Formats: sequence, structure tokens, C-alpha cells
Amino acid sequence: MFEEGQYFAPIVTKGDGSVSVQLGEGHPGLEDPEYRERRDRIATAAAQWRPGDPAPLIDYTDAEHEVWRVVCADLHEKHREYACREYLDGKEAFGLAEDHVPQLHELSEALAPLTGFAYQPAAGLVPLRDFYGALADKRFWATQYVRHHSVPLYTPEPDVLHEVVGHGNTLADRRFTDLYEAAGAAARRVESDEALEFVSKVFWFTLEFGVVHESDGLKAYGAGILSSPGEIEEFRHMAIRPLDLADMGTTDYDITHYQEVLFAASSFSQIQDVVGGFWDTCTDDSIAALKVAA
Ligand code: NLE
Ligand code: FE2
Repeated sequence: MFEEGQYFAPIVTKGDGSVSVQLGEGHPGLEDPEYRERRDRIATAAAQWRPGDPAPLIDYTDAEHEVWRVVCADLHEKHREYACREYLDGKEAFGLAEDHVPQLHELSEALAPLTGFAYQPAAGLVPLRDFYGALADKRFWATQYVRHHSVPLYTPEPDVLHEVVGHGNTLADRRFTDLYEAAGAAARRVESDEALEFVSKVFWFTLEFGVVHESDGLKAYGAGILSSPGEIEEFRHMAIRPLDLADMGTTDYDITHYQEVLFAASSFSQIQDVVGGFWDTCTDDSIAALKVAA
């Protein structure tokens, strides 16, 4: 996903409707003209997309397909070892190709009978309220570019691998999509920016970076861990706190490296009860009360 407050490269829309992606200092693709041209082309296609259209077809290059293969091959065994059961069920149902970058529009067609979710292309920053609000309509804003080939194991930027391998496998399972939809409804219900920020932090520490205890150890269910072959090997060594709404909603995080603080649920049903229940019912007032308690 691509949301406010997270790492994102700003975009500039030119007079002819084309988009230029402003990669920042230190970005691995900054000195790679070919990569920058790809980023601009893919962002331009998203900027020209209109609601109701299928996501644009991207002519992925051999080099981009190769990055997809490298990451999927690396994650293949790691998911078996470190991903939670519900994610593995979604992955099996979704049946994602591991040998080429899939097109978002095909994935939306595959998700339709499973959960009804569909992808829509993001050129760049999607404001928080739009990003989450769309989830209430089973719409998931997603980027389509591929991370730079020099950093296959981890990128702070949400790329198509994150959107599809991380989120897509969860968008294929109703136990997850109920949570996404509840987060979307919460984002539409709350009025203040403070309450929206709290909702988004709970999202960050759960659907993006959540972990859950299973009988054979701690497993990941957050898309940000599940799309990173590097971070997925490290999350068990981070500071693991118990699932706590007030703590999650008020803890700051740094998006540019592996998450050092993670919140562990005792079971998937605790996530459904506590986090899903929170998003189902939260209001500006109930969130203000949680912040006082934090
Ligand atoms: N760090 C993740 C990855 O490398 O796939 C992306 C996280 C986006 C929030
Ligand atoms: Fe994400």
C-alpha cells in the first residue's frame, strides 16, 4: 500500500498528463535512468486510470520478472516456516504465479469469486482517508512498479511484490478481508485526523506488521513482513509486545528499516475480536478514551 506518512516518492504531473516520480536521496534507483523511466511510465499509466476501468496492463520487462522470481523463490520456504495458517490458506486459494509479475486486473478477477476484492492502481500517495475508505468498498489501492533489482530482499517502498505477495494472499481469505473492510468502515466513520491516525496505526501494527502465536512458534500475518525475504527472517528477534489497542494506536514507527517493535496476538481469533471489534465500533470518542488510557 501507499499511504501518507509512509515512505513514498512524490510525483509531479506534467502538462501532458504524464507523471514524473521524484526518487529521493539514497533511493537505489536514483542513478539508474532505465529504472527511473520505468517508474515514470508505470505511474503515468496509473494516473490515467479512471474508476471502473480495469487496472492498466504493464509491459513488465525480463529484468522485472526476474526480480519477482528471485523474491518468490526466496519466500517459498520462508512462508511455510514463518507465515500464519490463515495466510497460507489464502496463498493456496489464490495460486499466485511465481515465475512472472502478474497483472493487477487478472488478480482482481481471481479475487472476485473468493472475497470480491479488487485492485485499483495508485500512481503515488493516496491520502489516508481515500486509501482506507476504499477498503470498505473492497477496493485496494496498489502500486504496480517493481522494487529496484539491487534490493530484492527489502524495500521500505510498497511495490507490486508487497501489494500482491504481501496483501494479495490475504485479500484471498475472508478472515482477512473482514478485517480490511472493518478498517475501511472505521476510517470512514471517524471524523478527526487524530482518530484517523490512530486507526491507521492499528492497521500498521496488525495488517501490515502483525504477528501471532501458533502452537509451533510466532508467525507473521502482516503484509510488510510477508513480502520481505529479509525482514521475515528477523521478526522473531524484535521487541514483541502483547496485542494492545491503546499501545498500537500511540506507538511511533520508522518505516525505513525493519520494524523493531511488533505486537503479537495470542491467536487469530484474538485479532478478529480485539482489532476487528475495535474497527467495527470505534468512534472519535472511544479513540480519545483509549489515548487517555495509553
Ligand atoms: N518492506 C516490505 C518489503 O520489502 O516487501 C514493504 C513494506 C511496505 C510497507
Ligand atoms: Fe501495505
